[in-house]
Amino acid sequence: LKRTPLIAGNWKMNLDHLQAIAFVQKLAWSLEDAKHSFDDVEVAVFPPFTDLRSVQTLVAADKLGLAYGGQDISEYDSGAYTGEISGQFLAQLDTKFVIIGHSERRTLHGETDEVVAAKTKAAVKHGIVPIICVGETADDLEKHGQSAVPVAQLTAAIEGLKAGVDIVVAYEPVWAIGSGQAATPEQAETVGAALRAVLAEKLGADTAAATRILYGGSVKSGNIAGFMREPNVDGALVGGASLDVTEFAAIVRYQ
Ligand code: G2H
Repeated sequence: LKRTPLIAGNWKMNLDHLQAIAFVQKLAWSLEDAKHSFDDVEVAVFPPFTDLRSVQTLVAADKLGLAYGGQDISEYDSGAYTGEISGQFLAQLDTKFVIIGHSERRTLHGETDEVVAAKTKAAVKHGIVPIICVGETADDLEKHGQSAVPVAQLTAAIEGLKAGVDIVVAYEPVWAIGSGQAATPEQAETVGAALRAVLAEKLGADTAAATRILYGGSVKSGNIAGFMREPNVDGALVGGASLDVTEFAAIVRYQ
């Protein structure tokens, strides 16, 4: 079964809506010049919520093959939840993906495994593909080894999902995020294989085989190819290096 690689650019709290328009235009030109085929490698950007409408308009007007997503989603559909964004609103903007449980949300905003599971269900309910982020801290690594925490986080996040569900998993070791110190391709493969085993156990072999597992944490054009050679790494969730069009386009063209 062929899994289309996915290169996802998580902008975090960077690029306002005018910068987003300029970025998406430049990225489209640069990939067009390089004759990038979106059938071979899917590309998605994750702008701040306030940019999504502009990105939607541009992608629709120019019929760009680019996908986009939100950086978070509310577990609720509507109501008195100040500051939250509903999956319904994201779906209305043709948002294909949503990042869930990024380590910055888990650490800075206290998101628990239960919240991550609820948000995952909300995304699936609204037809948005969740990118479920898991990863161990340096402390976890020392105490429990590499795979234990990511495996436990994924197990909790997919609780109650059914076989055939369309999800993406992102393995992002917390010690590698924004640190410049990426995991090795072998480390990413070891955890990727452990995560696929969880998917197989909980959702069945077919769903496990169809699900993309990304690596994230200090990915750049200089190290992407090594990760992509691993059988259980199907793409990357890129932070800092996704903010520079030339660098991000080079990551997309890793082959
Ligand atoms: C991890 C990653 C993107 P960076 O947070 O999700 O960021 O590539 O800057 O380490």
